Amino acid sequence: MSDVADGPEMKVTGRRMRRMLGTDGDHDHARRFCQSGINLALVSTSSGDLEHLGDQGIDVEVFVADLDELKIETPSWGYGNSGTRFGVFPWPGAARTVHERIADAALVHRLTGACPTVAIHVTWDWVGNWNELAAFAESEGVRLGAINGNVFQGDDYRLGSFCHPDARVRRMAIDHCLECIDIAEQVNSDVFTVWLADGTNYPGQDDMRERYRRLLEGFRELYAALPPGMRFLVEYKFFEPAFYSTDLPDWGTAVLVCRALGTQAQVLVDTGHHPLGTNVEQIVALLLEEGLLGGFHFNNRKYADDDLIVGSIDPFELFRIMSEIVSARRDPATATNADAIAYMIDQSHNIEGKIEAMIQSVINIQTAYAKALLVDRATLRETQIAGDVLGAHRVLTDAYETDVRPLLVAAREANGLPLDPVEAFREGGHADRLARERA
Ligand code: PSV
Ligand code: MN
Repeated sequence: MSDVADGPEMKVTGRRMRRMLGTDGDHDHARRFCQSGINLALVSTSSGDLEHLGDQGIDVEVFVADLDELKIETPSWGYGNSGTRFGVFPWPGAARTVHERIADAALVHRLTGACPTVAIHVTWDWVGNWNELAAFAESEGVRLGAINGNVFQGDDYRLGSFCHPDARVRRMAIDHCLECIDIAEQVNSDVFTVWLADGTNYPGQDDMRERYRRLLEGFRELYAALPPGMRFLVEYKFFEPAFYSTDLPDWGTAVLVCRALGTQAQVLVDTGHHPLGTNVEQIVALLLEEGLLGGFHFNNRKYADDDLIVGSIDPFELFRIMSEIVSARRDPATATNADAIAYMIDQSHNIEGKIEAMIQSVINIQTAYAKALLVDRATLRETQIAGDVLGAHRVLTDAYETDVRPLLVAAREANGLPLDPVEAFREGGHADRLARERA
């Protein structure tokens, strides 16, 4: 978390922000609520919220600097046409090549200022020359981010990859991932990720302990190949495509694996990879406490791993996750881990435009994070220690219910960004241009 003294020089003061937003001089509304004793956190108007922040002693400049630090990686695979097993609806102008996917990611970065890196899925984004691709990304204004291995497609992987009963197939998977680590090194990426689709469909199909041993053996070989400073993010998922057992089903197994490997291995939490009802923020809190939270694949779901726009179904869950992160960033015991989290989006868009959906996800993440920054941590602590159950709960929900849109607008203005990135995308004629160019 940025220290005020070290933070970037802020160009916007609270007063200037109010002027910018056209709310300067329109304080009566806010004052009335103040005088009547109504908590301004519950007032969702621009003027009300800005006043409220000032009255609460929240330093808007520090807030904007904090928000500026939140960088979110977007996935190359989120920009192309994708669908369900029932069909794919082509979207006019959707990216067709890795270069187009990177160009779209760069556009999202230009409009949001928050997405300087693009995750690559090596098989889907395969190019002969990775240095050329990295140079292309830089010429577009972004960098290549996490390098994702793909050991779930291809006929050989019917019975798994790292856990496959046949050593020949395991070798294929290991070699592919070693190549990914090599690519990551070439393009100066410091994150290698692999998700295993490994599992079984029927009881008795294979030996679960032996499969775990094979997994560890393969991962140890990958770990040994990591250059210093590169992280190996271990992604878990409790089902799909395997329906009876999955070899890396949950955060507990991922923790065991990371512990067996070493400190360069950390857990990747894909928010869609849990049974319904799982308390994801508690997983996040405990991983942070153990220094094992590597990063996120953000997306949202209603039923399974739906890969919908982040925060579209359950924005309160996203806020609760962010609140645990902000809390951990404020705690010296967990700040080092919390400050190094790799925030990534992993979503695909079935019926909607890709770029616009990605921008919306970024905004929703920023919104949740902004609200988490507003949690009055001191009062929260006091109420918790006093055993004030509802009081503590209200501290949290007060922040959640605060309208942070004026602050997000102010932060964008401070960075010379479009105030509403979705609107800027719509009005900038990008969709029509891409549809024409990519017809
Ligand atoms: C698997 O569902 C997953 O979450 C992994 O991260 C894959 O790399 C990605 O989705 C592919 O879309
Ligand atoms: Mn994922």
